[in-house]
Amino acid sequence: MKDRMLSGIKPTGQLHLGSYIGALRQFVNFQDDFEMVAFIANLHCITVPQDPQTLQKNLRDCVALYLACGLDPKKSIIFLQTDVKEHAQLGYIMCCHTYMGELNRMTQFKDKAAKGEASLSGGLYTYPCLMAADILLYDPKYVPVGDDQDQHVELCRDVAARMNNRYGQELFRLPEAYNPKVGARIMSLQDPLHKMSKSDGINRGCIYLLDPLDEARKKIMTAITDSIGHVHYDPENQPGVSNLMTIMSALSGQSLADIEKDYEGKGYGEFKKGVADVVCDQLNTIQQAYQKVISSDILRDVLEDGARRASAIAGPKLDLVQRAIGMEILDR
Ligand code: ATP
Ligand code: LTN
Repeated sequence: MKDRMLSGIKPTGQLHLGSYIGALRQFVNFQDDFEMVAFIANLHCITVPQDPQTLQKNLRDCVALYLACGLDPKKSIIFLQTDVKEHAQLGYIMCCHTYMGELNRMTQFKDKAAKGEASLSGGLYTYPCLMAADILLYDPKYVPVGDDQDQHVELCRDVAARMNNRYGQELFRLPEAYNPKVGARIMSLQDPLHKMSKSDGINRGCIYLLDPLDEARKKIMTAITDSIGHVHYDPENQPGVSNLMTIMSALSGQSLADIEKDYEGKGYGEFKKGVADVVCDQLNTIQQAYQKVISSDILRDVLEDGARRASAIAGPKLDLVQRAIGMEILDR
């Protein structure tokens, strides 16, 4: 039997090159060797305020992009988190087994709090508990994510081990984060010391999968580099150039050393043009597939079938956990 992998994306905006390289592309690559469970984390989306119409569009686009990027609903289980109610219920149980001290240490929350954002929700604070539930309901071996999520997967392991120990049985398999070898953290094109993010505010730093190609090209051609003038992989001293090299390598399969060789003695203009060609090629393929998916009628079938298959796994797991805790009184 195949081992299982599980991951989710929370489309609080449009998917971008970072989420593609760090996560989505891995889901696609692994769906032959693993049983891939890929969901759309719509409960996680509402940890920050959302405009209902925009959220609905982002969710629809996210499912369509899963398919456009090559996730195959016959191989992978694709569903919307709220269609499988066990997520929210186990999420609450996980909250009750997580210490506030642990949540206080989560850098994602700490960073947001440190920025002085005025109205952070309780949902944002307890988000890692829900994420732990998302994972543990399915006993995956690996969780393919960008490296910003590693700390959340670590917490998930800690709480799972604690519960296994407290209730004296192996309720949960302990999962491992799986980062891509190249591209576990794609950086902003305008601020290469920070990750490319839909929530970073600098639009030009982030390439969205549905960006018009000329816009994507412009973003790459105006990406921040340095005055060294040498295409060389050195994230510390040449973060901008190294980031562009990472993007190129991740998408083309070319090694960093080969890219250095190809552009030896050439200027950044030519290098950026090469990167833009690779990126636009990839975006073009994805966007053509996206148009086909969005104009077809398959999203409903995919999501209904995915939710049915996911529930068949999540239901018995929640039942096992509630029984172990002593929360259920009737036999089923
Ligand atoms: P954002 O910061 O853009 O809001 P996020 O990480 O909070 O993104 P998602 O869109 O759910 O939220 O991210 C989906 C997946 O993509 C996660 O596994 C995340 O680690 C990965 N990911 C997001 N941004 C990057 C990036 N810049 N480089 C590599 N992986 C990334
Ligand atoms: N926290 C993740 C999204 C996410 C997830 C998950 C990823 C929610 N639940 C379970 C892997 C496994 C994020 O912000 N990108």
